[in-house]
This record gives sequence, C-alpha cells and structure tokens, in this order.
Amino acid sequence: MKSLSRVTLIVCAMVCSFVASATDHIVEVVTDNVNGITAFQPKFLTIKKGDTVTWVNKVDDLHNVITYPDGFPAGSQGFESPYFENAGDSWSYTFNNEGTYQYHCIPHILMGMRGVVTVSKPTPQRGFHKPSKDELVAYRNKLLEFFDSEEFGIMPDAVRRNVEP
Ligand SMILES: [Cu+2]
Repeated sequence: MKSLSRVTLIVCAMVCSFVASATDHIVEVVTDNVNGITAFQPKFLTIKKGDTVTWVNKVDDLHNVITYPDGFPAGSQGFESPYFENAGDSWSYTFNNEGTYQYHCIPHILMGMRGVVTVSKPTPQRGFHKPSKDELVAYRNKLLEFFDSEEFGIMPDAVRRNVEP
C-alpha cells in the first residue's frame, strides 16, 4: 500500500510536470491605422511541441489566420481560424507536430500580413506538405471570397499554375 501510493505520487508528478511544460503563447493581431500597418506580433514565434498559441485581435478590424497550402510540414495539418471582427476576439491552436507553420491573414494578404510559428525545429525546404489540386482550389476559393478574379495577381505562382486552365 505504501509503495503503491509512492508510485501514484511519481506518476502524478510526471503527469503534472508534463502538463506544466506546455506553454501558452499570445500573438497580437494588430491594426495600426495611424501608420497603415496590419501585423501579427510577434511575427516569428518559436514554441515547443504541445504548446498552444492564441491569436488575439487588438482592435475592431477584420482578420483571420490561415496556413498557406504548402506552409506546413508534410504529415501534419494546416489550420484556419474563424474571422475576428471585434477587439478581444481570439482563437487558439495547439501544435502537436514539430516543424514550420507559415500563415497569413486573408483580408490583409496584400499588405503582407503573415507570420511563422516554428515548433521545436524548422522544416527543411523539401519537407513541406505538397497540396493536392483540390486543396489549392479550396484555398483559392477562400481568397476569392474577398478578392475577385481580376485580382488574381495576388496568387502565388504555384497556386496559379495549378488552378488556372
Ligand atoms: Cu488582417
């Protein structure tokens, strides 16, 4: 009985230390109307596997968070938040796979509103997910909810090659 409770204690301590090691990170979603800037701050964030990142909208403005179709490690998954509208709107994502996650805001893609989360170690150039045509079309369609086809110039070349006839 005595040894059993000691085992229980040790297991509990291991679980507790594991839980305690997962860290929450905040990325501020910034609209600076005075300087005409929209940005994720920090733009580059390095975290550990199992950590959670919460994006927080700082002022009333339309933003979101979405990975580029080829912007996450092969074997992992991209992510996409709902749209933020009001100050204080937020969205969290827990990263359970190592590697590099490159994301942007759809409404402000033309303003270069993008960011990178690196989980433990960066993904080598050839280690990124290779999106299927269906994935690229789905991504294009998300952008087209904001930008009409006349603005196709915003498409990365790889996307344009795959989705245009
Ligand atoms: Cu934005």
